[in-house]
Amino acid sequence: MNTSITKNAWLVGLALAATFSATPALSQDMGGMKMTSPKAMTATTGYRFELAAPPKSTGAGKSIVSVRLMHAGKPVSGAIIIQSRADMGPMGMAAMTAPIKALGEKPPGTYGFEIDNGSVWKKPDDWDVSFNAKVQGVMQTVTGKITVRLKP
Ligand SMILES: [Cu+2]
Repeated sequence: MNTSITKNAWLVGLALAATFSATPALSQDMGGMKMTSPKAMTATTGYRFELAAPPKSTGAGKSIVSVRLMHAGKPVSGAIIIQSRADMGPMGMAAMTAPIKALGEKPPGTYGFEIDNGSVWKKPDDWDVSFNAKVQGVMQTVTGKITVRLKP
């Protein structure tokens, strides 16, 4: 009797240990962001985001980044940016993000963003800017990422 209780307690202990050891990996995956996997970024083929102009520093720590959505060699107009993100991935700190605001489409096919990188990092450095967009007539979400050097 005693031995079987001990054995059961030991098994429960094992199960608990397994649960706890799984937790750190899980919380790492759940790190607060849902669109960071580089593989997920290339899900829709044939579309790509490219820098339309050199990033402009506003002087108040913010940067204006203009991005062109391209497909078959032509800019894609009328896309709706449903999610955007600026992070310090190129500096090995992908979990650190800066506030980013979509500024709309101008000219057609070019989508502007304002990134408050200076509030996060006071030096000129490379940032990853990633996007999820809905394109007319395309069922899948179009995703993309560019790396840009931003000045605070
Ligand atoms: Cu950082």
